[in-house]
Amino acid sequence: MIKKSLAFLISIILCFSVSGCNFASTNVDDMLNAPKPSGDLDLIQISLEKYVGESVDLRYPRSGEYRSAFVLNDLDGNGTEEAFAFYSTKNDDNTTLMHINMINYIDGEWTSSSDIKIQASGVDCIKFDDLDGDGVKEIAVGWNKYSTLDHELTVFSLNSGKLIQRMQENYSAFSLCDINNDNITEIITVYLDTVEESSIAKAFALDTSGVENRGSCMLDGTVSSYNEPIISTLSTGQVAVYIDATKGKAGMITELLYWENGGIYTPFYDATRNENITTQRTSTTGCTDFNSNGIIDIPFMQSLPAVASTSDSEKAYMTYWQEFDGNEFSNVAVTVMNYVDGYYLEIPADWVDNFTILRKPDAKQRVFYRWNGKTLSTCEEILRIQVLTISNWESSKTDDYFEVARDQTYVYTMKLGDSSTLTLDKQDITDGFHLLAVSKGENVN
Ligand SMILES: [Ca+2]
Ligand SMILES: [Ca+2]
Ligand SMILES: [Ca+2]
Repeated sequence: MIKKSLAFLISIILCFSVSGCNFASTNVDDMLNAPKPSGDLDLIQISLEKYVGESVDLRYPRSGEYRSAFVLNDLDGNGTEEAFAFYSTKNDDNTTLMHINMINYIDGEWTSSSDIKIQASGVDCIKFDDLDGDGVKEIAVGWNKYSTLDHELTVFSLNSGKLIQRMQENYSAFSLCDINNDNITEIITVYLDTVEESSIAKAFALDTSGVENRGSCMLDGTVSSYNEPIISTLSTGQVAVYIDATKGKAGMITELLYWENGGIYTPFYDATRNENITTQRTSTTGCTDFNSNGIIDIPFMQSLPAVASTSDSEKAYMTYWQEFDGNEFSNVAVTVMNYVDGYYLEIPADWVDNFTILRKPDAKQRVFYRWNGKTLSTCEEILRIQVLTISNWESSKTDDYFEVARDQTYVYTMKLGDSSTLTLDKQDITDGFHLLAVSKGENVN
């Protein structure tokens, strides 16, 4: 059995909408009170307020890796961290004007050394990387503009100890990665205009003289928001950025960006429809490295066969997890996901196209039958998965069912059927059963 990654399951549940580097919703107070590297934060704030000449209204990034009011990073690589503060003063209109301030630790003292005003109402996220190849990191700041959905990216470099602005670009999601494999990190932005129903991805490269636009491509313009971009590779090993986007009521697509013919490229955009139909699914399951081989896998849904009388709400689905090599997809796993009861099952190869499921959600039960594709009918029962409370299980155990997993509340049990045509190996089926890391999620299947 392939070792499974459960990370994606968290992302399924936490895949709330975009911003450049959103991820989990984190308790703000926890973040602000999180352990700090030193007792210097008071001193940093004193230094900042001394520079500003009055008290400041500090803001902290709402998403991404850095979430505290003072972001510490050794930008110039001299072995000492600099502090970055984002704030407005009481004289500023704090819905439109903010500052970024850099506070350096010099000769045993924190001293504010640089301050830049920005038209913004908040901070979305912060990333650090050397973007022009001079060995000194840049700071990329995603700002909230008029609302938390409008973002602007600004990139700052250090120049003689001062911050200078290098570029500015609207975005709905952004990522920093070396997409063309030239050992210099590019800036990838995606900007969705929901009014115009257009979305465009752009790549930028900084060099010592300025900003170079490294091409653009259109993406599905009918989505409503993006998740945090994931930097990974195609199955060929080529660097690629995967971005899940919410589409419609309960649907999702995965946008894919990589380098081709000297520019940024997406393989799935259908210009005649302004859509990415290829990866569209009726589920909010996000892409993830399902088989833990370092390559992101995209989920595809396929409805299981059903007798004609089956209603839409009773239909069940299989999920194919597929990696992409730039030309075609290949399967890495086939699963049945149950987000309501919080588990998934890997489907043995010979079951594919030869089984179906009867969903009994109220009873927390799924019944698997062999499917006869010629007669379009269900045949013998091959597996039953029953979830029940621990106390119910303890009081009603039977020899038919065996336990495959339990959590604090529920016991997950199975009953194997009997089939002369499909393999029903107890060990294999048990090994293919996994609890979702976070249950009570999105759609059902
Ligand atoms: Ca640099
Ligand atoms: Ca590059
Ligand atoms: Ca993978």
